[in-house]
Amino acid sequence: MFSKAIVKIPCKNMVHGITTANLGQPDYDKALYQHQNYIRALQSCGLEIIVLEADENYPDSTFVEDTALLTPRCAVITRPGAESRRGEITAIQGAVAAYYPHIESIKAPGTVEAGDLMQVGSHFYIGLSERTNSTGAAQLIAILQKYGMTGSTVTLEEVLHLKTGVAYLENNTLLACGEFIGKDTFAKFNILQVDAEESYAANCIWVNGTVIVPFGFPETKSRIEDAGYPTIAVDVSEFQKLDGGLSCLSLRF
Ligand code: CIR
Repeated sequence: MFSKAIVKIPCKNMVHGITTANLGQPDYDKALYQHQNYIRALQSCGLEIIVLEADENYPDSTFVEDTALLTPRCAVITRPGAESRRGEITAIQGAVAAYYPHIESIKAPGTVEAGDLMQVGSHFYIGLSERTNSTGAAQLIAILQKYGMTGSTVTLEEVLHLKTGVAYLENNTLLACGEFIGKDTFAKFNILQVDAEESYAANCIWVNGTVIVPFGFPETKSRIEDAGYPTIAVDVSEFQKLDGGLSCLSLRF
């Protein structure tokens, strides 16, 4: 169960954030409104929200998830693979220090973005991607082991981050699309399949029993509900334009 989440208000410069989406520039006012609704959805799942102010120096800084891994035993400040995002960690480190006595960090030449990290109990799957390299993964596995946890790597072929294509919904249940369906690594899970036309909806978040899903993907929403989860749909279209999704917008702990 989670009790808190850290979020960061999108900055005006978000319109210049990194993207491969080809969906046009985000509408800033709409993004702010959607971000407020996202916060409300987390609050309705019982979370206290820690809101960090916008930082115009970092267009992608609203995607706080990538900058830290918050486990029950320690926090790990990452070293983003995207150079333009490296400086985001300073603000996150300051915010996390108020809650974590044990803070570790990924060091050069290692890179990790926590969108590539998926927690299943005390095990962490680490996506090897354009943003997370094997040096960073090895450092992270050593840190996890120091605190009695484990990690293993999964090589990505198509998506930006591991959690772009897969989401753990607890209860041994995995929401998966594309390259992750039928992957041996995930064979032990009960897989809820996301169709290719709804691939963006593979990035959902389980929050204290409820699954927050992106608005506009009815088939995936029904499959999650049929599996027994209540859902809340939140429109994050302006963040989708920057390759970002629901998980990227908060650090839940
Ligand atoms: C980026 O490319 O870094 C941002 N525009 C999107 C980051 C999305 N984060 C995530 O999937 N965890």
